Amino acid sequence: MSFLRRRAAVGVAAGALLAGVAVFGSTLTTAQAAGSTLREAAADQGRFAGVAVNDSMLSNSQYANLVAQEFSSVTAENVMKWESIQPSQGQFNWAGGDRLVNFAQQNNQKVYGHTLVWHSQMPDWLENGNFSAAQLRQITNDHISQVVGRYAGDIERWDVVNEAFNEDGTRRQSKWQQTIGDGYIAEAFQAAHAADPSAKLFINDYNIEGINAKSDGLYNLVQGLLQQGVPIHGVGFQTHLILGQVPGSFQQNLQRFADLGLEVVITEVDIRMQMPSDSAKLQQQASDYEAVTEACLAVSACSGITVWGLRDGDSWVPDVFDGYGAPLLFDDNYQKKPAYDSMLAALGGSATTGGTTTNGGTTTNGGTTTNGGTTGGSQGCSATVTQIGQWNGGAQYEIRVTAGSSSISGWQVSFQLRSGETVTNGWDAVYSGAGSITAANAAYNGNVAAGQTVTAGFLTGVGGAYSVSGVSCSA
Ligand code: 9MR
Repeated sequence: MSFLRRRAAVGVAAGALLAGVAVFGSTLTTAQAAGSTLREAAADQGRFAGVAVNDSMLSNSQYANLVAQEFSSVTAENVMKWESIQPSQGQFNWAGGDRLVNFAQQNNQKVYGHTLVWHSQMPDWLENGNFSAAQLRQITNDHISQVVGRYAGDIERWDVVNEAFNEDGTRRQSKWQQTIGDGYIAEAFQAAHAADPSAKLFINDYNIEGINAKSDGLYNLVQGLLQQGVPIHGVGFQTHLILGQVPGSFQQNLQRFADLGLEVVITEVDIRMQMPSDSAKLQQQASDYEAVTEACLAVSACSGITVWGLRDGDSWVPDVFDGYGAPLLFDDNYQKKPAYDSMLAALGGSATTGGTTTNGGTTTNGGTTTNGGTTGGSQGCSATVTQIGQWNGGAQYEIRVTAGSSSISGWQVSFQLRSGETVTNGWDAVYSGAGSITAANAAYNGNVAAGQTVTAGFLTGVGGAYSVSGVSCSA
């Protein structure tokens, strides 16, 4: 049974909150501008493009819109981990997990479940509890069956066991290893399979991208599990890399796991650099992301690539690696970095919409279309933004965008609301800003024929009559 039907009450609340991004829905996958976003370009290659989502940012429409627009898979960066989801024994906190699953369903995205058995981010009761093997087995089975069971049918892949190895390829001495012994891994996979027989079950780790002692240890483990008939379906390669250090054996390593009959996924890629960044480092990072993407594409069993966070400022890296940062595809202003462009290009996509630019503008490498002004004496587009209703504490506005004497393949409307007035809920455009707002076309309504009009709309939390000022349109 689907998540939305089972949990209608939650769905209503989260649905209302996120209605502004729900406009993407399934229409994104049928957008005319094929390959102009990571999700479209990845889909053209039969893969998914994923991102780790910070739960506290989902209520920010700019963040949520970009996640919806660019990615076809989401992973909970933290909210499905044991300490978040079962903070006290037997008490489950589903709020964050439910929010992400709802968001994904509204935006036609897959959910990658992360993670069930991990030595880190354990709640105190588990970390400090003095359990026998039988007790820990029971606790672990309960956790897995509750969590996987709740999202059965909604989460396609799960990291069942995370980071089970030391760098030398021996088993990490986690609580499970010490209390239950080697068999804990097979038992965890069996419990997950029982809770959702359709889920694809993964073991996930870092520093296993190249062929080395650690990946050899993991290889031997999964080979043994498969021989024993344990329900394991894939290996996740976290891929937390340092600038310029993509292992030369990455593709070959992915391939040897694939040759066992397993799916492989790049689950948490980020590529950190010593700060401050400069253009040479950003270019190196772009070629590193390209190499990672190409390694995956060269292996047909590599089903997708997930980046570990949306913007550089969202990343865990600066908190953990002193002096390092800027590891992701977008900067803190939601702008695409060279790494974004190179990953999109490696996926076969292109920042242009594939149509002709009719306004004399050019598409820059950063993916923004700049308006070159007029062609043949006609402007690319014109727009109006009109308040069409207001009440105590809120107002509704309509945007109308009309193409000039040539068709356009993308538009952006800028305008001025009242100080601090923000879009709380918008549709048919991607909104950003507070006070000074920009509304850019959604993935499916950027193409407007000459003289034709498209509309979009939004709500704000400020009541009272207001006449919108400073409206400009660029195509
Ligand atoms: O990005 C996560 C960060 O917000 C958490 O504080 C941290 C806690 O250990 O976990 C980070 O995510 C990790 C992921 O769950 C497993 N692989 C390594 C990731 C980076 O540390």
